[in-house]
Amino acid sequence: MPPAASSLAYHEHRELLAAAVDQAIIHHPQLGQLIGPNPFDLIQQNHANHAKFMDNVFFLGNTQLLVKTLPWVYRVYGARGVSMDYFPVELRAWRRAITEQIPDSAAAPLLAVYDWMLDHHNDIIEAANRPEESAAGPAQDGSVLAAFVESLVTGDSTWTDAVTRDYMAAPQDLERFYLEMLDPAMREIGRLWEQARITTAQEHMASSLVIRMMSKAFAKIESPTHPRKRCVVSASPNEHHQIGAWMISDLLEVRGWHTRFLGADTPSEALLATLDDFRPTVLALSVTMSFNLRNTAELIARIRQYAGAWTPRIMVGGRVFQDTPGLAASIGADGEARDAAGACLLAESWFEAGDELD
Ligand code: B12
Repeated sequence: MPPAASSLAYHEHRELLAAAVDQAIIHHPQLGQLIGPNPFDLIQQNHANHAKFMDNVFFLGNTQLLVKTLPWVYRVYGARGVSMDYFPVELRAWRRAITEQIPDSAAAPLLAVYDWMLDHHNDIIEAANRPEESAAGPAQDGSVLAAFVESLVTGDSTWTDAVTRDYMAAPQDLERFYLEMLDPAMREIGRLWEQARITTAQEHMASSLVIRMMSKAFAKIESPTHPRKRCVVSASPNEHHQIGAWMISDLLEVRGWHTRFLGADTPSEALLATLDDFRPTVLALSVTMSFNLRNTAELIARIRQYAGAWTPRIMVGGRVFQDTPGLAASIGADGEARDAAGACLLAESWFEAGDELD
């Protein structure tokens, strides 16, 4: 992976590089064949995301993130009619932009990574075409899941309200409802979106329905809170995925934690002010998108610097950490857990170990 000077040069030039790649692609003589039926906006968005993503890969020096994400990129754009030939054309445009904009000594290690991607183009296509597993886990009946997912994508709130009623016989059902029903259903929604079998509007609608189900399920529960078990739960800055964090907040409350749930895309300043005011024992930060890792690392560093002696124990989790060991520690977190139940156990263990701060 490139040294710090190269990574910094990429970070500083990332928007200009993306603009140069936009220009190269929009003026390409075979533009129509390369991008298929899509508006150029979609491709421009890919260049912006690519710049943010590579910035994070270089910042963290994490090749695993790159290897894991490239087949997904090919799959998503391929499903939308983008030609596989677009990718080498695009990667060569990044190469050219780097050569033109970044001094040679800093550019060379970056170019080596782009050459690696170009050399592995066929392997990435092969990985992208490998069949994926369905989201139904061992605890989940595939046909029930499929029917539930269908109700989410068609916006059938009568069905989703009935599912909530059936599942939620008692407060202790909440964890099972969240982790065995809603979580796999949302993963399946993601798979359908990835394959362009549902629209972005349907993905939004499914999210809204799930949030409505969670609110209905949680409304039935009253749990006394322990005054010193305090946790702030939030998605990190720029992170729009908030359902996982929301589940953690609810499940901690069921266990007697006093939580402040800040939702999606919380600005760093607002989060710091909340920590200052609420003085939690634990901060749980949720990150889904790999392009949000760098700002999460910077946020954690700021919290440690700003909060000083009363810094909460910081746990991170979310999709991006799954299957990438060591990532949580590399952004400065004290711990991580794979799911919301694990997050609760970790918070409890920190509390019981006497890590509470007041
Ligand atoms: C719903 C959804 C959205 C909604 C979010 C709505 C909302 N209010 O939250 C919207 C439409 C906004 C959205 C936007 C985007 N999304 Co989206 N989205 C999803 C989807 C379908 C479900 C996410 C979800 O809620 N899952 C259910 C929750 C419960 O799971 P979870 O977040 O992983 O949380 C669990 C654990 O990870 C853990 N956990 C979570 N947080 C924490 C924190 C701590 C401290 C701990 C310990 C544990 C922990 O516990 C949770 C419960 O067990 C996923 C598919 C998927 N596989 O996840 C795609 C997905 C994440 N999205 C994706 C993409 C690409 C995007 C967009 C770029 C484009 C788009 N689809 O519109 C934008 C990016 C926005 C941004 N800047 O952040 C991709 C990401 C792929 C990748 N390689 O990174 C996915 C995987 C879809 C796919 N299969 O391609 N998305």
